[in-house]
Amino acid sequence: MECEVIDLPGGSCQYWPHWLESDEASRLHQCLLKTVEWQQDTINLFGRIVPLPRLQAWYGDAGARYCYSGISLEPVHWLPILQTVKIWVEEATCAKFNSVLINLYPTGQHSNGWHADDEASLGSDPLIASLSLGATRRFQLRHKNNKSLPVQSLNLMSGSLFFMGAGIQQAWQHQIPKTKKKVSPRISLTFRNVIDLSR
Ligand SMILES: O=C(O)CCC(=O)C(=O)O
Repeated sequence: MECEVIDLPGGSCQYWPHWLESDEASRLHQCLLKTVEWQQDTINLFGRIVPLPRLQAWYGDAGARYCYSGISLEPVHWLPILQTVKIWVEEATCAKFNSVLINLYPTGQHSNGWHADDEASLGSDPLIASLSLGATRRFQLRHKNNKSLPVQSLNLMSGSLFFMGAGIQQAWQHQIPKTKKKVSPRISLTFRNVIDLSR
């Protein structure tokens, strides 16, 4: 299967633009829109409680608690379809995952600001694989320290798989910016591995 390797200072990413066939991606998108337990989480931004600009859900193995930006997420037990996709993603990336943060961007005004998935609960060098379903959205990477390096931009299409390999979370931040274009909902399944599952 076609795979693009994106070598960056500090690490590399892999991108499979047609990882799922478009029919399969569209069926999975429809199924998850209906069955996932979507939550509107809030964060504390300089003393103000604000909603995240997207909906999300956290599924995973028992004890795979995920904490970031003051949010603590207890995992919902895997839906069978999520477990199946997890196994396919593990085979493609040769990485192991025990949880998935699922994002829903209902419109172009929903987004995910600059950040790295470098929380201590993901270990010292997290590997993240992201499956996109629905609208194509722009994904960007910028170096944390070296501002002379260009921002990397990629359009993540429905059915594509994007893998951020070793070193990326330490050196780079990523985002899904807002777009003024009229776009349909997009879901991303971002597979992660929480270390030290709490029991
Ligand atoms: O939606 C995406 O592709 C990116 C999601 C993301 O950055 C995250 O969940 O940390």
